[in-house]
Amino acid sequence: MKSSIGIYLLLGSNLGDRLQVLADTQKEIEKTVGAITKASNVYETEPWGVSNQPSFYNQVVKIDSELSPHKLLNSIQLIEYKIGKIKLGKWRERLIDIDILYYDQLLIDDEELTLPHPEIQNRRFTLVPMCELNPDFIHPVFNKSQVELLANCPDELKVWSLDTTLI
Ligand code: PH2
Ligand code: MG
Ligand code: MG
Repeated sequence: MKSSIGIYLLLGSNLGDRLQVLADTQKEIEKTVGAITKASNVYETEPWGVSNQPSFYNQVVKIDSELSPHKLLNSIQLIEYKIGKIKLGKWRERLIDIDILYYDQLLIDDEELTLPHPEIQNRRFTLVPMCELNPDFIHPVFNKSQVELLANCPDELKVWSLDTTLI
């Protein structure tokens, strides 16, 4: 069960200098949220949801933070605005998107926040980096590991590693 404790964030960028954006985002997370204790490789991923947009760079980071889930959400939204979130619409291109995937085994569902993130099981661009960081982490709703979720994931969009964690 110990391996199913931890706060995991998904970073995603598909505009501008995507590697630089991810590096800047990591720095801001360390400054205002907490230490990054693990970072997956950066993956280039085909756009999910709306296909006529540039490919994303995605990465999962594990963080150490004393912030409550809602305070954490608030802090990552400030980082999104600082880095420059241009929101064109649901599932469309953005400079940086930071999503909370898991906060230990917590379940939350209110107007601001749903935990775990409701789409994890449907997205290879999330499951592949999660499997790299912690394949045994148990999803508290489905009671399945990340590897089991990936094996059952209907998504066929490509995800390939750039072999850099940036830190
Ligand atoms: N984020 C979205 C919509 N589609 N596709 C990929 N590959 N990666 C993302 O991070 C992503 C997406 C909305 O948040
Ligand atoms: Mg997102
Ligand atoms: Mg988001």
